[in-house]
Amino acid sequence: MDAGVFSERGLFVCFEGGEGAGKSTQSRLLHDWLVEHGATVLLTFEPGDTPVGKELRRIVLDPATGELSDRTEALLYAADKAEHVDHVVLPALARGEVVITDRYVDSTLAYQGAGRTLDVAEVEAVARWATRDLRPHLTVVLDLEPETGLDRFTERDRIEGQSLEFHQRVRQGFLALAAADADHYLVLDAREPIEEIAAAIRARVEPLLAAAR
Ligand code: Z5A
Repeated sequence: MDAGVFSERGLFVCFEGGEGAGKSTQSRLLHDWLVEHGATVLLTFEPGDTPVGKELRRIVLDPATGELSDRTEALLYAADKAEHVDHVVLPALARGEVVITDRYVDSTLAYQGAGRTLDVAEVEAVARWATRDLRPHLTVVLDLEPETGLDRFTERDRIEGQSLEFHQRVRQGFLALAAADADHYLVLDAREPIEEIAAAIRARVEPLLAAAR
């Protein structure tokens, strides 16, 4: 795979990690802090933050969907990403905004690749094509043992209901991606207090923000 495409306008920040790691909490806190400091920020998520994506989200996460071919699942997530990048992420970056997304391509590499054990390079080729190879300037990985993350919830969707081994492979998938590209990743221990994690994220984002202006 090549090095990918980094938007010359705006700033693209992504949150990744297993279930219950605190992605929604931290992406909201970063959004609020950036807005307080005068930035124009778009807070978004995958799957499901477009009209078509909403339908795709229902299919991939509703336990009533039952068994899907692993390849079907990978293609449905890729379709959600194509809608998301073309209709939400790229327009906001073109306006010079900060885009914060709760999950992106790494999630499909970790869940459909490492988790479902599809060939990661093949899943990546599909996901990169779907997203025009657009890369985040920074990906924050909130790392947590799956037992703790899953314990933070009571109800399980189609993916949360997978085995512990599946979630362990997903965790290792995220860590491997981060280890291969330290310049564009920040890995944090998601067991730390919420405010400490938020401060570490702000410290890493602040210089990027200055560069994006
Ligand atoms: N998926 C995929 O397979 N392929 C893909 O390409 C994409 C996604 C994009 C989306 O689910 C599912 O789709 C996901 C991967 C798969 N797998 N599943 N299932 P989702 O969007 O519904 O949910 P999620 O992305 O997994 O997020 P989450 O489970 O809702 O958790 P979170 O956003 O990481 O955590 P949170 O909501 O911020 O926090 C959870 C609770 O923990 C809450 O009560 C917080 O107050 C608490 N919390 C947060 N931080 C802390 C700390 N530091 N200490 C203690 N407690 C904390």
